[in-house]
Amino acid sequence: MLRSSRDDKSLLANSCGSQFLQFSRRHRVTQKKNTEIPASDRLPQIKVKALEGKLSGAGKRFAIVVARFNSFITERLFQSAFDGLARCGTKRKDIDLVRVPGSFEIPSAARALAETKKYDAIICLGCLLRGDTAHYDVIVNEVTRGIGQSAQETGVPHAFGVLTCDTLEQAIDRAGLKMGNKGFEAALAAVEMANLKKAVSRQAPSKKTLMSRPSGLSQSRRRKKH
Ligand code: DLZ
Repeated sequence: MLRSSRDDKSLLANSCGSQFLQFSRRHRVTQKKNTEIPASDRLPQIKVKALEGKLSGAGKRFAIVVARFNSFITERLFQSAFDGLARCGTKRKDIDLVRVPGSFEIPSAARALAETKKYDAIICLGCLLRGDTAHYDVIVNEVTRGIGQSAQETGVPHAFGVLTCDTLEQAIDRAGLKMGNKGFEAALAAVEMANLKKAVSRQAPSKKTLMSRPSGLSQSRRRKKH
């Protein structure tokens, strides 16, 4: 299993807030010593309760769809995605790996998996490299649209870990070198969105509740009226 210090930084950045990390490096400050932050760089303190998904993958089920095309890259994306899920607490038995020939096949496989309703999120991994023909552009659009459509129509979060690069070097940089590992990022996005979906559905009144309270009156008050 591939592990890199960049992966660690990426996890940390996602859980602590990457903006603060970048900022603290620039100004050599810790969160407590914010008196050292120049006034011009200070953000206004807006106290708004945000609904966010936690980075906890314990008890959650994920499917990882991996394209075999450009496997030199996609295997690295997969290793890092798996690592990301494990670090979030997801058990090995709760992760299903599904392989497809190329990125073009990712959306249909992802959709079939999402429709089973067995998974809290689907992680889509592929690597599209620009060639001399228009093939790349056609596939990029189709894959992006297909994954988005599957997520919206099934209601199951899908993480987009499909690299779209001009060169192999760019892809290598995003599969564990200079630019981190997009597989790891996709795994964390999947965990966060799975938790966010739960948090949102806990907040929203169910259809049943809405239907049982017409015009805002409770059942007992309605009974008294008639
Ligand atoms: C055919 C093809 C080409 C030229 N390039 C890529 C690529 O860069 N990345 C990728 O994931 N897949 C590629 N494929 C394969 C297609 O995605 C698809 O698997 C085939 O066209 C078969 O449907």
